Amino acid sequence: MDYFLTEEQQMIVDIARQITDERIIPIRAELDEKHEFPRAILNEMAQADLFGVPIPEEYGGFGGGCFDIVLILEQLSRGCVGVGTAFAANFLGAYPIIISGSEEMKQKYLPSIATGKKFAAFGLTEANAGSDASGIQTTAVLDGDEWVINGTKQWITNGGEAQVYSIVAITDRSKGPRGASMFVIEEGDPGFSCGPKEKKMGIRASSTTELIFKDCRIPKDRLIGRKGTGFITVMKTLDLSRPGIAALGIGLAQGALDEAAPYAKQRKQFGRPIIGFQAVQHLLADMAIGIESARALVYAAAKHIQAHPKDMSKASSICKVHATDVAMKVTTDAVQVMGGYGYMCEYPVEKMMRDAKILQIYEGTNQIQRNVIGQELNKEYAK
Ligand code: COS
Repeated sequence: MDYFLTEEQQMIVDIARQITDERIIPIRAELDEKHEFPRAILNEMAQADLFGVPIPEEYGGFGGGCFDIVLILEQLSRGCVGVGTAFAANFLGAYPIIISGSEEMKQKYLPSIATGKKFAAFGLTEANAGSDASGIQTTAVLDGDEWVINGTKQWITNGGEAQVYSIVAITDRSKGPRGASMFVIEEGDPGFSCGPKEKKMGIRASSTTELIFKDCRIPKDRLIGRKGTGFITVMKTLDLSRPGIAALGIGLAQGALDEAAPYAKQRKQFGRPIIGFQAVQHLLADMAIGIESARALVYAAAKHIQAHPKDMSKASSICKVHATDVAMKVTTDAVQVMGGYGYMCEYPVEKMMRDAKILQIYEGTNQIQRNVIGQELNKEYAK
């Protein structure tokens, strides 16, 4: 369907599409097999100015919004969700600074993220704090002019590859979610290290590590925003980033349909192409229905979020749940259409099915998204 993109939006799509077709798709199987971080592809994306899209103009970016980043991520994940995740995590790391950072902090960090000179990451999750985001144990204690940070973050995308990390730590445990604060950690800060790369079911091109803080000392001015506002910044960051995960879902699902439909046209059984059988046609039709409805929803949600930054949560969670559930179903059905061939590593759909699973888990499980939607409904109908 035609979504009547502006000339600028179409240009962004074309650049991302070209990089996906020419640079990502030819090597995605190799990146997956070797668990290899796609540094060369990301550098190329930086040269094509894609890193600057969501960064405000005054800090070296293009001042694009949620919809623009959705368009890029949709294209990238048509090729590889691992590469899309490695790219998207930069903005998860940058958003806390954009949302709550001081002017000096924005000047210091955003221009190098906008040009892709520095990669960014976001550190919230811990061994005992996943869905329960306010249950984190990492602490930050002020000692003179420095914060001293202790604790371990788990499953952090771009861990070991990023130079700038926006992380959450408890500054006053007695205050619950109001006792959390966010900080910028730089690669090389004393007492900060990253664990080894985790081995994962999918999105293997992205790097996932622990962030380890052992009496890590950072200057006082690395506090993002005011002390005690960390949880709110985290929630606003996730509201802004979740449509990006939804976009990874629609791109991935489109990529799977693009494999399954041509296969069904050339694969012959009982003397004719299997696309002629209604059972297969219905599988493909359901894929197309899921993808197009998810795309329309994600685009609408992203535009809503861009226009109403104070009213993001419900739209963000609704599109994240729907598009990522569609991605899981479509990739599973793509394997089904391709049968035994689909199950073999030689064909890309088995990787797509493995990649889809994380979309229902990270940046808030789809169960947590339903909690958020339910809470928002509760507020709406109390009026
Ligand atoms: N925007 C701004 N503020 C928000 C907010 C949002 N979207 N959501 C919550 N808040 C505020 C609340 O208003 C509340 O503020 P007050 O203390 O002033 O009342 C505070 O934050 C705490 O909110 P709440 O009580 O709802 O927090 P909970 O601990 O119940 O947690 C959920 C809420 C479950 C929604 C949250 O923990 C969550 O999103 N978990 C998933 C985390 C996640 O996505 N993890 C994946 C890893 S990150 S890649």
